Amino acid sequence: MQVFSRFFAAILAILLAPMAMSSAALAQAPQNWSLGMGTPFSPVKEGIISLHNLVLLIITVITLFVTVLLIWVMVRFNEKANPNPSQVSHHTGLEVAWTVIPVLILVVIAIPSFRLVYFEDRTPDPALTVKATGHQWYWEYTYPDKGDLNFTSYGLSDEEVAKQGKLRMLAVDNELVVPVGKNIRVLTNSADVIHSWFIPSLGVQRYAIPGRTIETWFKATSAGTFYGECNQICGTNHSRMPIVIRAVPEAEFNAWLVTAKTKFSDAAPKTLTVAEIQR
Ligand SMILES: [Cu+2]
Repeated sequence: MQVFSRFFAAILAILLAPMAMSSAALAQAPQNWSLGMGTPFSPVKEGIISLHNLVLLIITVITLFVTVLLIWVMVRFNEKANPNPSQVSHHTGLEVAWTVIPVLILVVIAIPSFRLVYFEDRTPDPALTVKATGHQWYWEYTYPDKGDLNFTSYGLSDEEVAKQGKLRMLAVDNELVVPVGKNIRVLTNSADVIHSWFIPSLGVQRYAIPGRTIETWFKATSAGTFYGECNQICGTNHSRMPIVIRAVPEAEFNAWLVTAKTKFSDAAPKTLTVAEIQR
């Protein structure tokens, strides 16, 4: 009995999770028991969700069709119901159909898919460029069109997180600040191994590869804090290089720029001790 009530409690939690999420979603962090895609906060993410919905619809129809076909074959053509099977082994019409129909389905998926890939790839009318360089194990951000403002962004240790009341494994010391509602061009790059710059709620995921600069972009459609992580396994502290983007109104961004330029004027990347790395 207890097993059943636990089971139903779990089902209820899954069903109610989206409701609980909408209030907590302002923090843009992962939520317990959430299902499906998170709320979109950029045009690219909206595109990802609509492509996902289209493909989900197509695979649902295909799965139902194949299930019904299997059941029909098992019932109608089993040995008892159909003792003398047909001897037909080729049917040109049928063979053409089951080749052409899947091709057409793939074309229907490919068109919006390629459109989205190209949409993600180049920034329409960029207002700001930010360079994100992956390091083992922190991110370095550069604003080339803001006097090469440059700073590092380290994940906070568990003690610091507890002290500051922030999110464990997601909070950083220096957040990437950008103006809200503007197209931000992101150039990813790496100083050592392959990393990946991934912010789910903004629909951004780009490899950071040594010796290569890759472009992508986002536009935060509302002010807020957006969390992400390096999602390419890059060594011991892979899980300790989160990404935090704070989208703020233009005036606030300009004010932040002034203070950031003084704060980070002589900042050099800090060297981690072995104890810090293993923490
Ligand atoms: Cu990494």
